[in-house]
Amino acid sequence: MTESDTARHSARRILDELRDLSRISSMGEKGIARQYLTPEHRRANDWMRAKFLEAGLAVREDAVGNLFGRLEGTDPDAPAIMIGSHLDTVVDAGAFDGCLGVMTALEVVRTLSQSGTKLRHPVVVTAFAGEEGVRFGLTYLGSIAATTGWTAEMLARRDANGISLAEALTEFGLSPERTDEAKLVPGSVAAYIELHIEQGPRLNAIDAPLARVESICAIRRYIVELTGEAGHTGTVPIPARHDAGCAAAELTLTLEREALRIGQNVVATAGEVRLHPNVVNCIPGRAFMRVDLRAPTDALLDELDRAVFSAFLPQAERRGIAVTKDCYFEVPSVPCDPRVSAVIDEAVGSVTGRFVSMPSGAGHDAGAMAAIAPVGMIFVRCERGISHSPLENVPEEDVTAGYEALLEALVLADQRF
Ligand code: HGY
Ligand code: MN
Ligand code: MN
Repeated sequence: MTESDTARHSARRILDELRDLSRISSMGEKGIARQYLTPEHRRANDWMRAKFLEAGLAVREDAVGNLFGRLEGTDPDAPAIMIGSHLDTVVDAGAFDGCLGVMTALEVVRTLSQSGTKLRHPVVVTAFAGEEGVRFGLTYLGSIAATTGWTAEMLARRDANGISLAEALTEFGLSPERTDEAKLVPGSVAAYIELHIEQGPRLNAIDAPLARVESICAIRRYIVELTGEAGHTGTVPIPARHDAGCAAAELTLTLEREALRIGQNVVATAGEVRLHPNVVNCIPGRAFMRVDLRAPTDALLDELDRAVFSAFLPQAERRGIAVTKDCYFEVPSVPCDPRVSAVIDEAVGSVTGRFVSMPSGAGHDAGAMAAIAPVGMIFVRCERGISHSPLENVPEEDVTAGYEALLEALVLADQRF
């Protein structure tokens, strides 16, 4: 088999395994959903563990449910090069977000193992848990536990069923008192390289299969609670209303308007809006919202935040609506490490013949891993830039390119770090 045949064969195996993995879902046949610390998380980790063992890797599941598969190098004292991403998903998700990075990392290690190629550094295939933050509203849970650690406030955070993160850990067979044991030993990671789908339209627009990520966006999330006055939809005149639903709509449109006005790749979204009592003939007395603000830099994020709320708060006052806002999640923008990026540029360049780089508007575990190690990311084009959707797809030739680039980047990093 020629090298490119091998690469295509690897891509097919990655796609087959992604299809198998996508069947581990709380939605059954209806779609893909794998939330943190749920039976689906357990099934996915068990499935991944079997794959790691089959590949001859030493397997470790840590104190918060992250899974690692380790291939020793020739130098037992060398820090590890970690490659991977996350296995959890959003609701009604695609099969590639996070999982493509984990399965491609596993395939790269299988290739090394099967060809008898021994690197100097140990290589650790990393399957982070809880990256999406859907269940508890906290993103990067697994990678934050592995780097800077959790706070008591995080452990107290509750899901939509009122179950706290601490209770969910216990139910999963882990101990809330021991989450610090998940922290990776400083200096034990030489580099973290994450391959991930772009989840946006840029690579399609320039017809490029791969890119090197320059930086990972700053994210700030608020819970906004709006309190007006419930009432009868048939009898209360419009001017006399304090309609929390209208205020929620006003905030949603203010987010859009202010992000458009500032431009420069900032985005603002009210992804969750719950009205109360949420019935057709009652004026909404309350609205619960989760707002997601993002920007390529911390300064732009602050500018967006100020713009949105200085425009919205007077609107709410005019409507007689009380507003509370609680910032419950925030990560700064993270530049990727220049040395890791140089290795990725060389790998992407050798596979595609082009040097393409771009910032990431999506958050990634690399954003948390940067606290303890140099990080870099490879983006793989996805069909029509669609993600966080069952329509998410990556054609075989782009999976092949991603696999070749990750393999090349790993070998180069092993030589250079
Ligand atoms: O929200 C994000 O950007 C990522 O999908 N967790
Ligand atoms: Mn992801
Ligand atoms: Mn995602």
